[in-house]
This record gives sequence, structure tokens and C-alpha cells, in this order.
Amino acid sequence: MAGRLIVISNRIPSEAAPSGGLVYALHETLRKIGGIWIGSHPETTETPANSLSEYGDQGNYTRLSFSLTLEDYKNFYLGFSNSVLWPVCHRRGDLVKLDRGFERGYCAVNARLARQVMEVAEPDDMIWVHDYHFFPLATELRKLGFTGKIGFFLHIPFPALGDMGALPREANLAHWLADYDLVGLQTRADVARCLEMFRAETDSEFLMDGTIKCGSRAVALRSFPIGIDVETFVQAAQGGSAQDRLADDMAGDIVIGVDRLDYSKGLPNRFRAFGRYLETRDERERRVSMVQIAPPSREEVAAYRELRYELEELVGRVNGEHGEIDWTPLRYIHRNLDRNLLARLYRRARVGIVTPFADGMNLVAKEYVAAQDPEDPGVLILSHMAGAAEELTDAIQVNPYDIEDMSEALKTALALPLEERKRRHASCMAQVRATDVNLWSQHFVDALKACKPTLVVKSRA
Ligand code: ADQ
Repeated sequence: MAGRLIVISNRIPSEAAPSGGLVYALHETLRKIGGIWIGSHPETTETPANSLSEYGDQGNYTRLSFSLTLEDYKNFYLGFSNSVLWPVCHRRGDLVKLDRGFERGYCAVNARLARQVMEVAEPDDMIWVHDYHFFPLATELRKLGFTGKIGFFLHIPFPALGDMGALPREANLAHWLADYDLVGLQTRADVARCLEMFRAETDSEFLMDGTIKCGSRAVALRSFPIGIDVETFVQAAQGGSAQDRLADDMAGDIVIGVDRLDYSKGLPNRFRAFGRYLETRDERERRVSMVQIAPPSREEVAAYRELRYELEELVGRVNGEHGEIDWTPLRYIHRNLDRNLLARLYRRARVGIVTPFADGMNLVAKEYVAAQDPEDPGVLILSHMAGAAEELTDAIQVNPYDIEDMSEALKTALALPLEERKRRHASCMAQVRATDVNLWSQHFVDALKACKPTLVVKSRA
């Protein structure tokens, strides 16, 4: 009998039927084919538990959690994952905080998790590891003798070779990734950067089918652009309770931005560009308001707190300079919103604005497209540095460092004639459908199944 699928991700849902693109898709995949989902317990413990424990609803598949101590949380999660790997992958070497304790904590949590996974894994199980928190997990599992297939998917950008120079020497991504059978990245550009790393850091052979032969191992490397659960989102944008429909009652044209409050998302420049747009707009035109939803994220990390202060100051400045007694041009909401309301807001907004400096994919861009009325759609302004820009070529693409460019794009988007809006929307929507998250997880699992067992492959040399 074929083995089970074991999914490992840092976050794991506790509810019976989770909502939200990624967790929903993984939940659906496991619900259909069975298996195990392992993630970290949201509460820290005094001492690390030796084994995994049952977590959340146990429906058609098993959910297990591993525990983190407060020290682990500081070193593994806030430290190495979010103060070293996250900035390196998002081209912000200047924000990297190096601390030997971070590396030690990161490696120790991965080693401990591997031991715990070995207690539940059978030799013919397939393991699917998610994201930068667990780069070394395959290496640790191989050390313990796991010979089954292990796949890895990186949700964030693969770093450029030059930026990897900011990593401590022990963090060798090439060696860690060589222990997987399949490495999935978001875009073709990510795959190119990853290949460049393998070329520079290892003595590998590159085959035409996208496989890298690294010593005795073969690693398949491919892009799997992630998407959203399209139908659910389309329905949410059309339906909604009376309260959700509040979004329809806002006056004037709306430009919407929705992002975790993260320095990679380019929020200060977006606010500056909106300020610039207000400065140059014709006052006889309809009023335009920007609504920015930016829930808090990783506030224990200093760079995130500083960004929050910067944004609060910018909001005050833009509204102080351009607001009227009866008009607040920039509305900033620093908390999570219900997803149905969010979908209605996207549909109500004439423009969706997504301007990260770096982003693995950016699901907000796809959600905005899916939420539109195809007969009268809004326009997406998208940073050419988001992963989604590789597919959504009919969005209005901008340089997120260029305030003038973004301000001009706002003007263009707001004035775009209906036929042109429909054409651009139809093209983007076709791409959004082609990368539906349910297909995405299916493609990854099929590709992992199709990997040949590689531990016996020898390099030709
Ligand atoms: P994120 O950096 O979190 O994801 P993104 O892809 O935009 O970025 O996903 C954010 C999700 O959170 C969206 O589904 C959005 O609707 C939701 N969200 C944001 N603000 C919200 C709010 N206030 N209320 C409710 N929901 C909100 C990482 C990578 C991305 C990659 C994804 C998936 O950084 O590049 O696209 O993983 O792989």
C-alpha cells in the first residue's frame, strides 16, 4: 500500500474546517487522501515535550503539534526564521540580526522535530515540508535514516546568491535543500536563483528535466505558483450578510490595500504615492479614498514596531494635508477583518493596490482579481517585484520604489475605460483560475509521488 502524506508547517489550524487559501487547501488535500498534519502549538511550554501531541479537530486525518519553549520561540521563530531568513529572502540584509543563539535554536528545533516525526513516520510515507522555518528538516530526517520521499515548498522569494552572504556560514541552504527529493518554489525567477546557488555552492550536475544531481542524491526543482480557492472567493465577494454589504455604502472611489504589516510589503511608499496622487489630482474630480487594512504581525521584532510608527506618522501627514471636514482620504485599519467583508471590500474598490518590494507570490493580488464583477471590474496595480507579476501581466505593473510611477498608475487605473478594464480583468482572471490553490496542492503531491527514489543515484564522476 502507498504511504501516507505527512504535511509539516509552522502554523496549523485548530478548527474543524479552516478557511483561508493555504490552510484550506492543505486541509482539503489531507481530508481527501488522509494523512497527518504537524505544526507548532501556539502556546509555549516550560520544557520541550519529547513527542508530538494531538491537536485540534481530528477528522479524516490526524493533526499533531510540537511544542516550543519561550527560548525556542525567541531563537527559532522570532530569531533565525524572522530576523535572519525572512530579511535575507526579502533582500533586506540591513535588517538581519545575527546571534549565535538564533542559529543554535533553529537547528535544535529542526533536529528535535525530526526525531518526533520519526516516531510517527513509516518508511513509505511522503513528507511535505513548508517554508523557511524548516530548511534543515530533510537533512535531520536523513541523518535519522528516513529514506522516503521528502518535498519542500518555499512560500517566500528564494534569495539571490549575493544576499545569502548575510547568512551565517553554518546556514548552507544548498546542502540543506540537497536532502529533499523535490524543491518547489513560487516562480521561474525563484528557480533561476536557486539553480544559481546550486551551481555556485555545490559540485552538481544539471539535467534537462530540471533535476539536480548532487553527490548521491537527485533533487527535482520546479516552480509551483500558489493561488487562492477561487470559487469560494468569488462567492464570498458576491454574497454576504447585511453587515458585509456595509462595504458597498462607502462614498466615492476606493483604492484598497490589504497586507500584513510587514516591511516587505512597501506600505510607506504606497502611502507616499497616494499623497503624491492627491497633490496632483484635479479637485473637480470625484474624491478618491485609500483604505489600507494592515493587521499587526511579528510585533516582538523591532523592525516591525518601527514600521508601524512610520506608517502612523505618514497616515497623519497625508490626512492632515489633504483631508476635509467631510473626507478622510487615507483610512488605515490595523487589525484583521472577516474574510467575507474583505471580499466585499475588494469588489467595491475601483483599484486594488499591491506594491511589495519582494513577495513570494502575494495572494491579495489574486483575491482582488477574483472578487471583481467581470462586467464592471476594478483595476489591479501590482509591483513588478511580487511573484504574482510573472503571471498577472495585464495588471498595471509598477516599480514600488518609484513614488511618481505609482502615483501615475493610480491616475491611469482610475481613468481606465470599461472595455480596457474588462480586457485586463479577463486576462488576469484566467491566470488566477489556472493557479487555483486546490490544483496547486494536487500538482505538488503528484510531482512528489512521481519523483524516483534517489538515495541510490550516483553522480557520473
Ligand atoms: P503573506 O506574506 O502573508 O504570505 P499574502 O500572500 O498576501 O502574504 O497572503 C496574505 C493573506 O492574508 C491573504 O489571504 C489575505 O487576504 C489575508 N489577510 C491579510 N490581511 C488581512 C486582514 N486584515 N484581514 C483578513 N485577512 C487578511 C506568504 C508569502 C506570500 C505568499 C503566501 C502563500 O509572503 O508571498 O503568497 O505566503 O504562499
